Amino acid sequence: MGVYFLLFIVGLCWAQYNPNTQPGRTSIVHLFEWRWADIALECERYLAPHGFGGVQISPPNENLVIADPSHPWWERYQPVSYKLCTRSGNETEFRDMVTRCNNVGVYVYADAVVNHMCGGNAGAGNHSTCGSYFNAESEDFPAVPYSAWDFNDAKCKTRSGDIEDYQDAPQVRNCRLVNLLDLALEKNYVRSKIAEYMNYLIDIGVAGFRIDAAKHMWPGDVKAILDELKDLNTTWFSAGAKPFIYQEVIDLGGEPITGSQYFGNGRVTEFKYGAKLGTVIRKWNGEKMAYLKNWGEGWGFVPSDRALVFVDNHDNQRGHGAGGESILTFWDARLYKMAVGFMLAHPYGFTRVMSSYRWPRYFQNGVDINDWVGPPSNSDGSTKSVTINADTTCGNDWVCEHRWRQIRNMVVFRNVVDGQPFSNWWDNGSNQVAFGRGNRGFIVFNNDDWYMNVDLQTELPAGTYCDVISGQKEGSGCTGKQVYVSSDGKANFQISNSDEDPFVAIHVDAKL
Ligand code: QV4
Ligand code: CA
Repeated sequence: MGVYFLLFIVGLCWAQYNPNTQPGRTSIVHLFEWRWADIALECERYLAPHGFGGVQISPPNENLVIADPSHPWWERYQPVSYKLCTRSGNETEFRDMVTRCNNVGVYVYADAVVNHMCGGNAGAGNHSTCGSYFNAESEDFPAVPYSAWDFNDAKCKTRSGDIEDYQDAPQVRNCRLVNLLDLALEKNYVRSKIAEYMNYLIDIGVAGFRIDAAKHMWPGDVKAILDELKDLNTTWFSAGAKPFIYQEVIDLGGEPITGSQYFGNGRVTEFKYGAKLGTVIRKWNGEKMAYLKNWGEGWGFVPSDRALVFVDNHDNQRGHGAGGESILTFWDARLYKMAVGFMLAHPYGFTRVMSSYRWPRYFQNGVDINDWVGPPSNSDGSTKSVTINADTTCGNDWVCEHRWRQIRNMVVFRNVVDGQPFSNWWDNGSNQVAFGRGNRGFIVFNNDDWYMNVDLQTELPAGTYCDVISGQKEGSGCTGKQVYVSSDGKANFQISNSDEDPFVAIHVDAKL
């Protein structure tokens, strides 16, 4: 009895770090700015069949509508209330999406914007996605309701009321992030309103939350809110299951606020991951892939079971937030696929794949002045639906990185090797590297400027494998390269540095 009780307790306290994905589903995809109706379809027609564990959605609560610039994507990070109507859809569409995705085992993770309401200069009126009246000047949000008492103004000690110095932890929490009205999260009333909103989503069937701007909330205040959350809806989740929590804490080092201060609440976003991986794959600052041998905690990242990792996110793919120039995005497709492939093959962290929309970048003095442009939209401002082309790519300027063969197949690779150790590391001292995942998968990269032809030791069973990067296994054949593994586990890998994708990945479910 004792052992089972102990396991039960361990299971419980592990809870909020556990993504709650179905067994063998090890990644989530951020369908940034997608409409609820399109997400429901994508869960059924694509994400479930290809083993995606879940989807991160854009903030589902009512937000400020900004006319100038016209409907910037970031208007959704300026809440007006916790009503479920946005450009992605209304509450009915939201409920339908969660039910349909849950029914096919693809769970929903909501972006919770609970550190603040809209910008202090947003004026008054009902230019909001549900038409709720508000007055930012007087901090009056009757649709919640919040009044001036529920904001931090008195607590903030800076002259402007905004965060002015990230070296001063109290002001980072108590002052306004770019003038966004900062909620007084130490108040039980405010905590209860936020918990009420999150519990409403949990009752609908949501499996967890991205906590937006967690760095700007005291860890204890976040904990107090999370302690008020219900267990997940037992229609889809086992009794006692807790919402998965991953907190957006940008910590590249050098500031008093660190990711580890938030471990008590759940996982944290590890922004060092994408910044460093981009530098290595771009071969900047003398970085080389051979240095990835101790990737993960060895590079100063948070512990693997506290990390939510990604190559890029909706902020830093357009110069917002953190990570800078080194961040790889879909605009750098060839290198991006290598970075995402490496991330999905390596055991470190819980992985999130970005799925973006194309926008008309326009650089002036090295800065994209169109970084604000919102999702593909119709003349009436509504978001365009996601059309699917005959070749399974997306139309209407939706990039759908998650549908790119190389990325989709690596999401499957991660599922196939789940639980297998990092093994058989090899490198040429430069940018040709390889590693295995126990006896179920193996990946090889050639990021040098010359041909690669090596015999490597794997732990794979003998046989002929389809490379899932240049193609995949279809029926009894391979549509791309083949790799033969001999009975001693050795295999020859040849990769030209001018290949469309200079990396090869094989696993036991792609074996002839
Ligand atoms: C501007 C000035 C202010 C001025 C204000 C009023 O910058 O100094 O006081 O006008 O005149 C938008 C505008 C921004 C504007 C602000 C308030 O871009 O110029 O301030 O609105 O009107 C997104 C965007 C922001 C956007 C915000 C709200 O990135 O540009 O601000 O939404 O619309 C830090 C945080 C981290 C954060 C990151 C971006 O530690 O938590 O910055 N990342 C998350 C989200 C991000 C979102 C927010 C937080 C805010 O991922 O998408 O910011 O919810 O690193
Ligand atoms: Ca705050």
